[in-house]
Amino acid sequence: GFPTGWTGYAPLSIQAGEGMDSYAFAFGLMGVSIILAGFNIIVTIICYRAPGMRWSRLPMFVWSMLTTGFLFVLAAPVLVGGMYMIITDRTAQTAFFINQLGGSSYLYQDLFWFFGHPEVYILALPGFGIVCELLPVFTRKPLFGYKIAAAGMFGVAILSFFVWQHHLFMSGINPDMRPLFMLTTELISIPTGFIFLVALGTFWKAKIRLTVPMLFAMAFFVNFLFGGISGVLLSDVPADTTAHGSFFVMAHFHYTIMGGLIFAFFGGIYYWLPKVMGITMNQRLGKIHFWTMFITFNSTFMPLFAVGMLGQPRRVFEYARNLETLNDWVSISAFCLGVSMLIFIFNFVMSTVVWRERAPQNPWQARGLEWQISSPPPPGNFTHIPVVLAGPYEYGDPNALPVADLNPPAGVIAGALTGAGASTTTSPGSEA
Ligand SMILES: [Cu+2]
Repeated sequence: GFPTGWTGYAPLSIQAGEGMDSYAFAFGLMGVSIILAGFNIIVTIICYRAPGMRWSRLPMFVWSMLTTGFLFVLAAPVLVGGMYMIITDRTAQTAFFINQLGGSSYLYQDLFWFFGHPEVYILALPGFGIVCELLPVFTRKPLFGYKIAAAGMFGVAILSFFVWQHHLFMSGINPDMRPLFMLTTELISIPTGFIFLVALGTFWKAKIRLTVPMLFAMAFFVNFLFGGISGVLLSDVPADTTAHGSFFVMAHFHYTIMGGLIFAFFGGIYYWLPKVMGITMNQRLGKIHFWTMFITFNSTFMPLFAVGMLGQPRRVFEYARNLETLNDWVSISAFCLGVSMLIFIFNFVMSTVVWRERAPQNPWQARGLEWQISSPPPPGNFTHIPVVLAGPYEYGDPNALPVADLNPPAGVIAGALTGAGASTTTSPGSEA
């Protein structure tokens, strides 16, 4: 094993046993795969869009993956470099992170968090994309502020490279650096706020369909708001000096990553699984899963804000006497949260293996390109390369064009995807 915790800080990482080599090699290799995935995503989106898929018609989830792709290729090389330096410090007598030999253990923290903070947004941006994708479908309205949402994602991505030292406020860095990183961290709430603005505008006067995916998308905004606001508080140096290393930070992080993104990802699973597998998950069980997860999540992590403010530090196995009741409450809630996951697994297994209720082509009446073909999609997704005619969010407009021509006349596009032999055609989704 490795004795450093997940961050692998020097000098412990240099002094550790052989397990550390595994850590550095495997983590570095993962960095390489992240870089390659990033190039793949960026090149695919820029070069392989279907005819008519203009930038102004790109689905928000694709925008989110494009910005995430840039984070992949710009942040992960620094991680790979840091891991490479650990390996050479341990094997080739270099001294990048060894203070006594002229290196600096702070250098590692800088490299790690230069990757580590954008990494948080590598998780966050696809979640933003998923909820932006779900809102228009279940409000039956165009996405409010399409450009604002895309700009917000780019703003988050760019700013995420200028905040990393907020992880080092209390580590003894030069105090003159702290106001700058406090400011950049607080600034990131502005492009994040764009996403909330887009959501509020889309919800405004909408007839909301409370389907399982939509419930998860709405919970994302509730939970992520708590995570985001506590993050603004933590980015403030005086406040961070108090709350650093406490359960308050734990509560903040779990509200963003779990309360925000895991909820968004579950929304995405319930939304896209009928397309991916051609099978509908049981909606009643889905709603039970949602409500148990939403209630027990909040009952697990909300008290941790209080526990942290009352002084409980992270990474201890013993709690102060006066905090025992709260900690017991949190533990019981956490087990119930685990049970809510069992409900999901039960639903997933029963729906896909036992009940196998066939999903229609377009169960949500969505305009996304993927919903215009059968569930699950045929090999190659489209028999012919479709020609995109309109944007994906033009709901409520009786004059809106169908989203794509799935069987364009020969000559409109250069070639068919599955070759000349393909004779079966998919009929265009008849969109009411
Ligand atoms: Cu950070």
